[in-house]
Amino acid sequence: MDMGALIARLPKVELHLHIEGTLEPEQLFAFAKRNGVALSHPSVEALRAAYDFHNLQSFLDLYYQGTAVLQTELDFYELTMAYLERVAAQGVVHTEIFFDPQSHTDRGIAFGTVIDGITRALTEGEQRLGVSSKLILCFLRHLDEDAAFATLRQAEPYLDRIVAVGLDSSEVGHPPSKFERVFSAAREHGLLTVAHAGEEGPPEYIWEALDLLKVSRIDHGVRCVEDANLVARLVEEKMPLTVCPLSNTRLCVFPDMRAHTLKQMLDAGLKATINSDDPAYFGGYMTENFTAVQEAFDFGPEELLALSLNSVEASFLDAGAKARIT
Ligand code: ES4
Ligand code: ZN
Repeated sequence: MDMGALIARLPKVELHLHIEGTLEPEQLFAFAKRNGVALSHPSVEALRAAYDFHNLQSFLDLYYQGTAVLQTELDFYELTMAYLERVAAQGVVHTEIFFDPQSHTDRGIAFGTVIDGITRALTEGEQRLGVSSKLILCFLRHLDEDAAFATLRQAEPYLDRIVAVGLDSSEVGHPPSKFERVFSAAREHGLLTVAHAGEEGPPEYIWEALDLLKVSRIDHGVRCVEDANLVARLVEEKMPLTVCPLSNTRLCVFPDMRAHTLKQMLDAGLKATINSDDPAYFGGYMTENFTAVQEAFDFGPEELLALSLNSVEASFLDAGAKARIT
């Protein structure tokens, strides 16, 4: 059987996608021109050539630099619409999207400008492209608790558009415990919780995300395999892990795809899912991520369908919507 054809036909659900990480260099230059923003790279080619990362921080430095071109409601709308069009063509039927409001509000962009542009595209994407979606507000963990609380307050008028809060940015040195109280406040608002944990950080951060932040999913979580008790807990709770294969190799979490722990995780009974993280920076969207792991591990239809099903089950869709996908 042709695995490429199967991957193309597979109904895909994306659960770990930073909308700011879908900003392709061409669009970045177009927004910079429209908004009169000066860039530190002379051309699209020079910028793309700089996407040669050695760890998470080396990526984040460029990622936050890129956000400077996003200024108007139209920018956020076009950014989101372009992502939805790309993934609709890849067979994505549902996507749960992170956004980083602090990376914009800290530059003087209003919270409402950001969320209005994103959600206008999400509504249109569902109607015109048939891609359903949910939105997850991420707190930047390198900033302090007060800043996260201020962001949660800014989100209050828009809570009907947000399904969950998440935690992203520089992991090491910023454990989940730093955000226990703001996550508790978010849960009191009726929001679900997720958190990046065990990408570069130790297994202890995954324990904290479970015990202190009461997460419904662990984002990345690939370092869980270093702790057998943690793996047992994650299996027991059927806790989804949103794995991002191309992200992990591009950020040197693993030296190459064959060294990735995905296969080990699936063999252990973990609910791993495949996701693209920051596709404009890491060399591919959902199809490219599925293709990379299929080739590295010689996955057949059984593994590919199991991965796809894990994502449907791990999504925040209701039971009826999940049943319609499978
Ligand atoms: C991120 Cl790959 C990754 N890890 C942590 N925070 C992030 N924000 C955007 N991409
Ligand atoms: Zn991420």
